[in-house]
Amino acid sequence: MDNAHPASRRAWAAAGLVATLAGLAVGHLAAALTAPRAAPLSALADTVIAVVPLEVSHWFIELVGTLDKPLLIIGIGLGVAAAGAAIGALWRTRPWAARAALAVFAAVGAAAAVALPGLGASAAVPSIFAAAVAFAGLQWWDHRYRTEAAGRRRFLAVAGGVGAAALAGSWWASRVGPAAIEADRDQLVLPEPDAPAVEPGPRADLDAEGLSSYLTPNGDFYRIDTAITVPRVDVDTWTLRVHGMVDRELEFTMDDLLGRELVERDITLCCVSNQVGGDLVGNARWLGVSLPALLAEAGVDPAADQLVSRSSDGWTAGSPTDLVFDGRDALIAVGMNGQPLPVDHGWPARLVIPGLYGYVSATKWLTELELTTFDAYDAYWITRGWSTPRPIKTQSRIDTPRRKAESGTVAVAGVAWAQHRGISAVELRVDDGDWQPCELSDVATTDTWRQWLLEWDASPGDHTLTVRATDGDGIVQTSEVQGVIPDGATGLHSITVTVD
Ligand SMILES: Nc1nc2c(c(=O)[nH]1)N[C@H]1C(S)=C(S)[C@@H](COP(=O)(O)O)O[C@H]1N2
Ligand SMILES: [Mo]
Repeated sequence: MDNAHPASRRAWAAAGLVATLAGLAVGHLAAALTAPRAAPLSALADTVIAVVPLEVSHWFIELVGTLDKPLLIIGIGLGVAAAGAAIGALWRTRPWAARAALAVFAAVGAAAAVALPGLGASAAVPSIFAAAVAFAGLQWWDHRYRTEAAGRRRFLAVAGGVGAAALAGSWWASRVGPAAIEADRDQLVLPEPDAPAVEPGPRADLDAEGLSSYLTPNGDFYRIDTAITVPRVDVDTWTLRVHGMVDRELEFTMDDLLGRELVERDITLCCVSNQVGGDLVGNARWLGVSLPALLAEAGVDPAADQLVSRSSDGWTAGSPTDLVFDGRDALIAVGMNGQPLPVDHGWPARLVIPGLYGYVSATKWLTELELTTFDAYDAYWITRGWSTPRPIKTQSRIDTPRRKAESGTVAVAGVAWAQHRGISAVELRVDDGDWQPCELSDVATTDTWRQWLLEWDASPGDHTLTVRATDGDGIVQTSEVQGVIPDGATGLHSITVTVD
């Protein structure tokens, strides 16, 4: 070693940082070419999501909303970068300790990736590549470039070049990878439904600006799932397996499903973690095959009270078997609003069961249906503190106006939902006034949300608007305030509007 010009701690830390970033980029490329979910940062983030207690993840989501995933990735990225800088600084005085620390990091990343459901031992490769690149970089820096300025510039240029090339390669791979899926999606021609959806009627959409449309366009449909990197399912090799407490195991390909009787149904999906007035709810026209008909072919053991659905990334939901068979339109959906299922919404197939929250029914990237019992198995969110399946709570939301209005006639409008019971009335209260009945839109079934509207004669000043719905059983939405944990929020949506 050249002790005449020892590089400073800062220079070593910078070298560690640069080598680590280059390593992460190469790891990302290796994953992009094989299994995107195995990328070091993605795998670490998936692991964090899987292990943090509900209270912590909930607090975080309350704080940052759907920015949770990007922020988690950025946080883990900063943590790994800081660790890389620390390893660089350590290498200066204790090179073997630094090498050991790098090996530990490689092992943690590799273990996180290998442990992810649906990935095998090869998922370790991206993390090992990442650590190997960081290691090689620091080794090279140590032996040749840590002292003279020109050498440092060369080190930076090479490491930066490797990192940039790897990122560009990842970008290319991510375009080609999902693009291949997009090509499959584009190629899939959805058959016409054998049983088309019943049209809700001429007034499914009331006339008010800012009111959610009866059908939510796919691009606007809320997205909730645990996947940091969305599963990319190859439809040509995809199958749906039915097993567990059945007379005979069955397996279906996409062609099998498309060859069955296809039904089309409008069904509103909502998330148990939707706050009062929140937007984790949407209504779509789903095309799919009947879930009970398909299960019946397997011969379901009457003792199997739970249907566990599993996705390609290992996520599970447990639905009550009796509800699946009670005549409601439970579907294995392959189409959403006239298009093949979008990748974010479960391509190539997902479950939709009217009247249940998404976490106990709406499995995306569906690969397995297992008949079992509630005693025998707890699905993903049940082990993390959410309730076993309970009915969706009656909710109503004011979409418009938002904050301000002009005095005179103002259209106050929104949506209300109580899937599978339906909405029979919606009332609006202005300040401390009486509850006033609202006009309701046309709906075809009890499984969708329903628009409501009231022409309000607004006088200048601040006003509080509050909405409440009555479900199809005649039960008025409760004003009692409850948070989303463990089985869905209650309370009335209320807004303050300034009228000029
Ligand atoms: N594979 C998988 N499916 C899943 C989830 C998930 O995390 N992974 N989340 C569920 C939850 S909590 C909800 S609310 C719905 C949301 O469906 P969407 O993203 O299509 O709106 O998907 C359900 N299906
Ligand atoms: Mo959800």
